[in-house]
Amino acid sequence: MSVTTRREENVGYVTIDNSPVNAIGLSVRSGLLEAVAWAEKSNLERVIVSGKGGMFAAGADAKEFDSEPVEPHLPDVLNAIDDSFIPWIAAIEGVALGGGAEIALACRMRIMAPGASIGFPEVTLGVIPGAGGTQRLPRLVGLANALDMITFGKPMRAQLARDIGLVHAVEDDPSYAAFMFNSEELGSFVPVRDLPEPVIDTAVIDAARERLANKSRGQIAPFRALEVIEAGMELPFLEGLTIERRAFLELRSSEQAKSLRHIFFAERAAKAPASLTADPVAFDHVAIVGGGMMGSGIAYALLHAGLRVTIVENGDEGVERACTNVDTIIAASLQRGLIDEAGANSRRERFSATSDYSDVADATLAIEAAYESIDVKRTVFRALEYALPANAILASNTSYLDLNEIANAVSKPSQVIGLHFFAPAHIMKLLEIVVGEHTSDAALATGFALGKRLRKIPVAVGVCDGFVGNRILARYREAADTVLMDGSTPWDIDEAMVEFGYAMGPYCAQDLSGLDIAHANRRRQDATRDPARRYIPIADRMVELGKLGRKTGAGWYRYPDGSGRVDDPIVADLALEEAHFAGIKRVDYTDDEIRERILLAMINEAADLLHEGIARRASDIDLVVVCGYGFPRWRGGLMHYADTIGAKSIVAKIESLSVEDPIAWKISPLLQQCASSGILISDAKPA
Ligand code: 3H9
Repeated sequence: MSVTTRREENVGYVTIDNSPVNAIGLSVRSGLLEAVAWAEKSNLERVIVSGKGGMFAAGADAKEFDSEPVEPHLPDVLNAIDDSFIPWIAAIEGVALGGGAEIALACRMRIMAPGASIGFPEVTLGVIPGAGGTQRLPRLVGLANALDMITFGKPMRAQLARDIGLVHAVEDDPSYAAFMFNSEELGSFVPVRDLPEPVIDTAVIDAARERLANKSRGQIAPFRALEVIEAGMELPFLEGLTIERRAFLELRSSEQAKSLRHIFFAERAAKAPASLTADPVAFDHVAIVGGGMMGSGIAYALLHAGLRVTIVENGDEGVERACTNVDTIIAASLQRGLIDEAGANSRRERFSATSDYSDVADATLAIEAAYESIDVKRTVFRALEYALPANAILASNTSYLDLNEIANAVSKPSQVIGLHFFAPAHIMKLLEIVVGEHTSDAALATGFALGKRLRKIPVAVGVCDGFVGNRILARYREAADTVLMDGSTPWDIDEAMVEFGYAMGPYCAQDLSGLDIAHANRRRQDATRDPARRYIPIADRMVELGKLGRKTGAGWYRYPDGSGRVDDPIVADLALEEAHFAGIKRVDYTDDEIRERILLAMINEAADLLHEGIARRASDIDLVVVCGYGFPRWRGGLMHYADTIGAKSIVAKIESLSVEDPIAWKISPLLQQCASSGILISDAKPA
């Protein structure tokens, strides 16, 4: 039974019981409808609805969204609760999200536990509330609050929900408080749908629309939610509900909703493979070697997760810098209200920095975040192996270097793993777990255990230059540089990619991170680069000219007053000049052509990564690009997006491009297989 009922005196208890998150699927909907009838037949005085396991309900079961809706539909179930002559009270613990929050809105009264939260995250799944949320919430909390909650989808903590009138009370034991609540007062509460609709305030609606234009560009659902809320304000409740339902069903089967669901479930599937034969090594004290921006960001992420952390640095100056860097992040978190003073102190107490490896002699996990040089890293690993316990797992945060070469520096390479964090490491969700040729199951399990502890999205990847993310990034930049050389400008390319859904294009992003890092990488790759492969020298010229990005006041763009960026005609001339030297007849690419070339190049590279087994499954690639590289989440990731084009069509397009450059446009065997067999790229397996 997904919904259970019991009676105590004249009070009915209805419990949603659908582990693990009480998602509202068919059995819950049917159970709730039966509970309405049961309560009425039993002539109860009130009904208290709650969720089993300290969780009210996570919303509609999104796994059902790929099939036709089946009766009873949630809006009808909630109308039955609303229509019932017995008042229902929602006793909310844990989370009440989406359809869960809508159940609460259909109740006559709502009581929350202090740590609980309530919200309407439907837009994050590409839909809008579909069971009355867009119609009931504005009546209850006013237009501005409702627009904010529904169009941005961010849940709200109990106290704030109480402050805006979304719930009546915050109590340690919501069910007991509901049981004790005064009958007369309860009887005076009217259903939310009968509250007067808020006055249409065009200024509030315009402001919300403007905020969406800035923050939700490219997404459909938030704008639809706004439209539906706005339309509902001029209509009787049931008519508003009809409009909402129509929009919900339409969005549910849209490409964006499918893409967002794909990423949602891929994130949840990112966990240690069931096939691992060893347990993780227990870790409480973690050593981090290197206290620069990356090392200190990693340190903070670990402190945030309750671990003890020691940074090992070179000499007093290095130690001092590491302490300053970590303290700066703690202070910033405090200032932004993300932690309180006690939390800041606890983090400071669990942190230390040293130049002496013997201070980390009890650490069973170490993460090296030192300078990106194979020699430096090998030396660090030897020192770690000497200082740490024999079973310690030694991890490198290298973004490009050969993990196997690093591992060979120590006597037990099976205990070496890559943990590739993304800057800022305490914020970015992605964690690439690099599996070397000798990496043991215990080391891999430890990597996943750390990922889980840090609440990151862990993705196992194999060893190659750049692993999954940076290898696709390198191809992204190479394709963009080729388009630049052959007929475009950085700003046109940036605009085309922003139009696709990136928050910023490749040149804007490089200006932010600095052109010198990519330059150093290109020099490192000189020795192994295929000499026959076309090389675009524009970025090298930029570095020669000292145009390293924002930090030097000029990169692909100019930053005359330190902030606002302006197009730089010198850069456009540079591209013209290089094209002239190379004897290239430039073409004027349209935005679509720019996007197509760049995205096809990335898809082809990603397909190779899967074919080579560097990525283990297509959805892992999707997670890497979405969670670490700014690929628009609502497009579902690179491989999911590729399937919307289709392997056959991709192969045909690459074939026609390969006439220009057969080396750069060498079709991935995996794409060819998918095209000939009809297998989806998302379902393709490594060779
Ligand atoms: C909606 O409600 C529409 C309505 O307005 C209209 C209806 C007509 N469906 O995240 P976790 C699974 S739209 C199906 O790891 P946590 C998840 O896949 C919905 N399954 O746990 C995982 O499965 P597995 C609006 C779901 O403790 C397991 O539960 N609601 C759903 O870190 C544990 O999940 C939302 O958008 C679902 N809705 O976080 C809320 N939710 O074990 C989405 C979870 O097989 N959910 N699962 O891998 C969440 O935000 C988080 O899951 C939650 C728990 C905070 C609840």
